[in-house]
Amino acid sequence: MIKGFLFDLDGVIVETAIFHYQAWRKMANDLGFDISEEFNEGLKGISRMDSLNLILEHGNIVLTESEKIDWATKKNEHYLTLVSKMTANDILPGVKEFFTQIKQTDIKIALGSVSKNAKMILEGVGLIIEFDAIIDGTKITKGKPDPEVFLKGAVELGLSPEECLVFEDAVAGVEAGKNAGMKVVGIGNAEVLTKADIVFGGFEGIELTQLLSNFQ
Ligand code: B16
Ligand code: MG
Repeated sequence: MIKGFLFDLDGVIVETAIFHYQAWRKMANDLGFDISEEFNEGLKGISRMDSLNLILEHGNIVLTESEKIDWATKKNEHYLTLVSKMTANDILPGVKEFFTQIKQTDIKIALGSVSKNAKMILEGVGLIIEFDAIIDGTKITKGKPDPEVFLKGAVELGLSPEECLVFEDAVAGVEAGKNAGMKVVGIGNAEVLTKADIVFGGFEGIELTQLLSNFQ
């Protein structure tokens, strides 16, 4: 029986991928190359330093570890100026209504994001009070598809993996949920999120009781 929901942040609750893209693209341009939106798709759910390494590899750029930290810091400062403008209007459609449905049940809610900026973003859009537990990039050592972020979420909720349902928009995130031994709801395109147990285009219209009937 499902007793807890574990939500990814970027692409599930709010759409920050565009801001990550803008900030990474500026960095790539400063280094003399470009990255496409399609390339950015592959960075969803991937940690900051892993993303940086993939981008540098793509641009055939070799940097020292300290140079990498400098560029990642610069990118994050730019990203923060972009996300600091986010408000409740940036919560993705249907999310608030879905949370209202959850609050009428005993289901607990945790965040499972690899972002080190997750708390600040949740505070900015006014959703932080909804969460019983928050696992973010400051609490984990391994990014998705490693299951660490979701396993820690289950522990903080006092639940077993079989009692948790993960909501994810990224291929790496769906894999992380499956690697944790959990059921996964994909948010996005079913042709992309092939490993998810069920996929919805978004939260609009998701009826909680009906959703849960798939996992009994
Ligand atoms: P930060 P999620 C992930 O968040 C993003 O999808 C990914 O693109 C980003 O690189 C990562 O967070 C790290 O973010 O630089 O803010 O620590 O999808 O796991 O909520
Ligand atoms: Mg995501």
